[in-house]
Amino acid sequence: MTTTQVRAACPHDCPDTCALLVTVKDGIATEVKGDPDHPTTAGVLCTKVSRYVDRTYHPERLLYPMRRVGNKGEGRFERISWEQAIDEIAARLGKIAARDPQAILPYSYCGTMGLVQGESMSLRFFNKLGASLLDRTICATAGATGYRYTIGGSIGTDIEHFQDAKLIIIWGGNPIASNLHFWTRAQEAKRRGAKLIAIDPYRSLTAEKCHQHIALLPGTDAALALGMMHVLIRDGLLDHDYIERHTLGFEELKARAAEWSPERTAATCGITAEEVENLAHDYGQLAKNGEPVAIRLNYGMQRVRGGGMAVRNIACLPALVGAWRHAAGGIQLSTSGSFPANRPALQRPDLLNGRKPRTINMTTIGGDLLKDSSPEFGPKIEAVIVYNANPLAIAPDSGKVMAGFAREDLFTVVLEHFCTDSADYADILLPATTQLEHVDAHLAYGHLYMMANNAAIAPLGEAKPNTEIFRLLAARMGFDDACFKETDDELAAQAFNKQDARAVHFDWESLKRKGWQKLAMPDAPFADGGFPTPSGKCEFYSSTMLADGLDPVPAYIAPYESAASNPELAAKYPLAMISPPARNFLNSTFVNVQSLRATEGEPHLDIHPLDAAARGLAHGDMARIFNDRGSFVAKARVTDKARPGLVVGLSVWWKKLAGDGKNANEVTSQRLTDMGRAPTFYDTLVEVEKASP
Ligand SMILES: Nc1nc2c(c(=O)[nH]1)N[C@H]1C(S)=C(S)[C@@H](COP(=O)(O)OP(=O)(O)OC[C@H]3O[C@@H](n4cnc5c(=O)[nH]c(N)nc54)[C@H](O)[C@@H]3O)O[C@H]1N2
Ligand SMILES: Nc1nc2c(c(=O)[nH]1)N[C@H]1C(S)=C(S)[C@@H](COP(=O)(O)OP(=O)(O)OC[C@H]3O[C@@H](n4cnc5c(=O)[nH]c(N)nc54)[C@H](O)[C@@H]3O)O[C@H]1N2
Ligand code: SF4
Ligand SMILES: [Mo]
Repeated sequence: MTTTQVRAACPHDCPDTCALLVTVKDGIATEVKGDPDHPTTAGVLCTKVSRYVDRTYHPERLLYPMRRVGNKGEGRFERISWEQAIDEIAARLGKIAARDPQAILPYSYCGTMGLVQGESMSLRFFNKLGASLLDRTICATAGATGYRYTIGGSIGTDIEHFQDAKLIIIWGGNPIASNLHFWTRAQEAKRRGAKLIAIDPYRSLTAEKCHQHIALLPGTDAALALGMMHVLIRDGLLDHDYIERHTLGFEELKARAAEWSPERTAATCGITAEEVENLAHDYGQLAKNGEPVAIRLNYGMQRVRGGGMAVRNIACLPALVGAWRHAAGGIQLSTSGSFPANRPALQRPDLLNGRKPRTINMTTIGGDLLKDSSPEFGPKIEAVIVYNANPLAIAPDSGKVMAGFAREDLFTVVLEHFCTDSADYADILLPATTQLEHVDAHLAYGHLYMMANNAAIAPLGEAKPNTEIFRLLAARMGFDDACFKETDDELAAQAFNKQDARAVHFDWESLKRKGWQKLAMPDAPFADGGFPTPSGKCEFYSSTMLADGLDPVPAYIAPYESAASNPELAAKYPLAMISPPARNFLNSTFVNVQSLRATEGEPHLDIHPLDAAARGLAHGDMARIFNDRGSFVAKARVTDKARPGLVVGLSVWWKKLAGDGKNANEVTSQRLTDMGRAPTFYDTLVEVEKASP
């Protein structure tokens, strides 16, 4: 018997990008552990990836290419050969491309975060073809855009310093579920005397364990940040020297903040004026005393109409109090902008050869699949190639997404590990390898290590890496550029730009051996300013925003759907619904792993006792949640974790594994955020009633 240990990286869409050690016995992976030597992983994995072996060898893994034999959505297939599959796809795509390649759409997101198995060979293929471009907005682009206007890029406080902060505000995040290794640092800070404050409409697992929880109304964070600025300025809790040297537009910001008294802020956010005052004082006073104060901002708070502006406002706070002076101060939303990823080398936009295909927003896929050709829209979508994504479960306004994918005249190819809700609609379903079976290079969005993933085992069945599938398609379509012959190792070797000082000495072969390498970055990135904005300063006033048609100064943009902003709609649908991630799933990944689904039980809806009583709902009753867009059923949990007026349905369930074949996205809308063209999953009004048995 031979036993080896292989260095790998977690591929999932999670800020932690853990370093993994895979034990392989006679070619079979037997255990996946966290690397104890990797500073942020520190030997610990979440429950989901601790079960990675179960997921990889799951009895329902897709092992062969298949062709649909049943109706769309039925999920009935027959086995075919790779030859047949590639021939059939190339023939169909070739025919469509001859008319207009823009009628072909790739639909992909972060099923794997790998730079190689994500967008490398796939985009080379679609660029050469001239297919529609996809705007990958489904998660983070509202916040990323608001942050970029203010700070200049996705750069922030290093997770490895948070344990030294004296105050940590966890704002719109639930790290116990979605950023575990950050939570470890926050707990260490707590042991060293730091105060933890959660800002979240819901008493999440994390909010429950913080010293204080501010349960504001969803979509009102921008107002809370303005109220904090008001108090900081009024009470002189500012770092004038830092403001003077490293910020732009303080006078404009001061005038705007003056409009946001604690009382007005409290009324907008559905909290008390004392909560606003105390939050500002905790933050500003500690900073004034020279202590590091940090904000862990997360994506939960940007999934509403004003989500981009909310992130922007909050991103102004550290500069006001000079928190950036400390390595353990400042703010972290994402660290992805610290990595010199070499995407042009991987994706080869030059293969477009001067063509400028139209762009389809992945958030509005439901509506767009139902559109006919028109001068504004361009050609009707005739083919979709889905990989690293599960649009039938995760895209908003799911009724439309389903109707779109059910179109008889749509040709759908899905590359997957499992027969997901989306795979059920495939004309051709192709088996993809998992992280244990392929090579990849990774950046992270919650730490600063370049990561390598070695293949631990041979592909199961006839599964192939995404890259190889697109290589085969390219060859069959006669794309003979040399770049379509590059191996996965050759791709990975181009993942980071060696000329960039941060990735200095990046060498793929040694990264593969070592598993990880930290970027060369200063401990406190903006201690002495140097923001990557047009002015080089933290921009309280942004002329880029003005040019983009936005308010150049921090502002409050109310949700589309709330009692205050849309009383007519609220009369019909009085409850605000949010659907943040469940701890044991990763978006819709892992829902089909029996042990993890058993821990989550079944789809639930958390509802406050007052709201439940008003609807005759008892704990454990089945509830029907509905609005004009659709409805779904979940088991009511009557609990004050949800504030009055709020219901919470932890997500994202596979529809076909929910009792009624539906999930929370039946009721979410395709409306977009103020910036970044992103979804507004948590900007949703609903009504709830007892479900008829
Ligand atoms: N276990 C697990 N981990 C995950 C994921 C998963 O599905 N499961 N998903 C991964 C992905 S893709 C992402 S993007 C991240 C997401 O993780 P986070 O960035 O942490 O964001 P969410 O989980 O969307 O929401 C976090 C918290 O924000 C709260 N929230 C909702 N609306 C508002 C609001 O208007 N204001 C404020 N202040 N808070 C609000 C929710 O109640 C929730 O508790 O997690 C990643 N990690
Ligand atoms: N209601 C509601 N909806 C949401 C959210 C929410 O909080 N509430 N969160 C949103 C967010 S933040 C995000 S990021 C999106 C996530 O949406 P998606 O990116 O679509 O994420 P998943 O649902 O995890 O689906 C990823 C799929 O990729 C597959 N996959 C993984 N690795 C590979 C591979 O190497 N090759 C191939 N071919 N396939 C692979 C997995 O099996 C899985 O089925 O969902 C969004 N939808
Ligand atoms: S999902 Fe996140 S916490 Fe879990 S192993 Fe992967 S990177 Fe680590
Ligand atoms: Mo996400």
